[in-house]
Amino acid sequence: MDLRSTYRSIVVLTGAGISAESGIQTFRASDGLWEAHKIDEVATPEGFKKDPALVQRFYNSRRQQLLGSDISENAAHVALAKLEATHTGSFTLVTQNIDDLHERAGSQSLVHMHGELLKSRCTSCCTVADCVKDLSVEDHCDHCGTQGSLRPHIVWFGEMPFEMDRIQQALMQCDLFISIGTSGNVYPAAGFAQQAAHAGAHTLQLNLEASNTPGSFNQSFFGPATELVPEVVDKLIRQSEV
Ligand code: BJW
Repeated sequence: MDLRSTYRSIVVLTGAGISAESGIQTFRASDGLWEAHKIDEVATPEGFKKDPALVQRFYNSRRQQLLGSDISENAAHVALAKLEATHTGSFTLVTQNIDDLHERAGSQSLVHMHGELLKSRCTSCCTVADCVKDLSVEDHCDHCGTQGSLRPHIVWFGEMPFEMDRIQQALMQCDLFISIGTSGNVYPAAGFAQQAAHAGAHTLQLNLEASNTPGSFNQSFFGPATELVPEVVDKLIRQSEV
């Protein structure tokens, strides 16, 4: 694996593939979430308006799974936290994932652009609160008292991802962009590699298979994240010590 010199400003984008080996389902694999659930029904504001109980059940079951004793961060999450801790320049980790496995591994400079499963949001007063229990249409918001106003703090199709200004700024300034475990089907995240490349960054893809963004990467390495990510991180740390 050949990586160019040392880097000052690193942006890492992660997708469902980085959490797959922790036991969390991806979306678009043959056994992925979108095989068993209709996107329009569970991942759009219109679906939530039509049948909020169905959407709450979908996220309740994923929240219960995430909080189960058999789910934990893996070697890829841990390696990224180590890279952040040792890197002397700027480091931004942008995840499309709604799990908290990057936090469990110790990542600090983290953007959850598609939201967080362990948070709720009140559609009436916009309060975001920690949430480790099932949500129901009967619930009241602890802040404003409105009944039936709590929704998962998730970005559905047609909604604006979170912290786009911070992400855009990091992309404009980075000299290394690493994409890990994402299929490149969902925008705006799927366009980040090209944006970083236009800004002059070296772009690297670590995935099981080629993502759906041909031409966006200077280098691609294919294999499981728990093997590739620690390997790349070790190389980057070694180079920065030279
Ligand atoms: C491994 C591995 C292992 C497996 N090791 N690798 C037409 C054209 C262009 C855009 C649009 C369009 N029509 C509509 C849009 C916009 C739309 C969009 O992109 N639609 C596409 C379907 C076309 N996007 C939106 O609506 C977004 N908002 C938006 O655009 O706002 C307007 C805006 C304008 C201008 C600037 C900015 C914004 C919102 C998108 C919301 C996505 N939400 C979801 C669900 C909610 C979260 C949840 O429930 O968990 O987010 S969809 C789902 O897909 C989830 C994911 O975060 C997201 C990405 O999936 P990901 O992570 O890539 O997973 P997979 O399964 O697809 O891929 C896994 C990869 O891992 C694979 O490649 C495997 O090979 C690999 N892998 N095991 C390494 N062990």
